[in-house]
Amino acid sequence: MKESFNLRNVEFKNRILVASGTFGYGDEVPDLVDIAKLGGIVTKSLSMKPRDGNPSPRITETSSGMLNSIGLANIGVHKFINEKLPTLKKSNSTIIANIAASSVEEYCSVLELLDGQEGVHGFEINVSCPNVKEGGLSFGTDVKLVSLITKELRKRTQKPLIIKLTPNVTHISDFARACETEGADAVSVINTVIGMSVNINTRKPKIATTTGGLSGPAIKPIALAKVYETCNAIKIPVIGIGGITSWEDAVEFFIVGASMVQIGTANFINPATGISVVEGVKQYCEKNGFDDVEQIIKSLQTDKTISIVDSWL
Ligand code: RRO
Repeated sequence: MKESFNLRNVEFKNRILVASGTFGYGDEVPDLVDIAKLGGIVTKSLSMKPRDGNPSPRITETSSGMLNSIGLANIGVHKFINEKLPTLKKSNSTIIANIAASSVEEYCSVLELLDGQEGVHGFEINVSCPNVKEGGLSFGTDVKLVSLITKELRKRTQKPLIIKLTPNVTHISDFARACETEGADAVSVINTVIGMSVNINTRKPKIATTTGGLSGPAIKPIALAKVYETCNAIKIPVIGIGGITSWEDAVEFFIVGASMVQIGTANFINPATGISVVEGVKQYCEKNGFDDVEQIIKSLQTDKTISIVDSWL
């Protein structure tokens, strides 16, 4: 059975990746998790300079989910190249560097530094962090800025360029179209959903920045709807993310149209979730007589004439 997937000039072993911010820099997972079995690893977002992130508390559990306001804490691109990449290169994994920035210039400079590194196979551009005042959502909710960032980065790399979109907009398909027009190879859908949680005894928000990004099973139906909308608006591949904890969840994303998926919050419970999803998807395909995952992608049985989302497209 064919499990691999090609994006531009890179062959991924399979279609299951681990999501940015949920797997560190790929070097902290226990030895029992064989990361080479995954389709790839997306790094924590990297900025030019190291960042401490937001004040604590910055994580809280919610019903079927998790609220975070990490605020882009990261070691900075130079330390990543010098201290993390050498180990990652030896891991036989496909590495996608996630980049975040507070200006178009910073995105370009970080990408240029990483583009020269042979251990970096592609880029995921974060224009959707809900937890920073500069950059983040102020970029990701402005179609013109998303277009500009994609256009400038496309000029600077021949490696796969993936733009990670926010669900915190009315029509995510408008943003996906802009990315496609400016030469992105794929879009990742979705980053976290803005959320809030309150301690009723202190009457204070449970996280210091008041609002944060909601992830985990609570957002899976939102993610599926956004992935479905996006897949019907563009021809480039869509990478589905949002609340996947099992192979059955991944198959749902493939059926609505995702070409690849990312496992995020589930990694905090079990960092080997991605590996069991790889196995489960393979068995599902074999049992049902599919010899390539491609055969289930966009196979949703729907009546487009009465579908609300299809009327937006
Ligand atoms: O670091 C964060 O607070 C963060 C980021 Br960069 C992101 O893209 N999404 C999120 O939920 N948190």
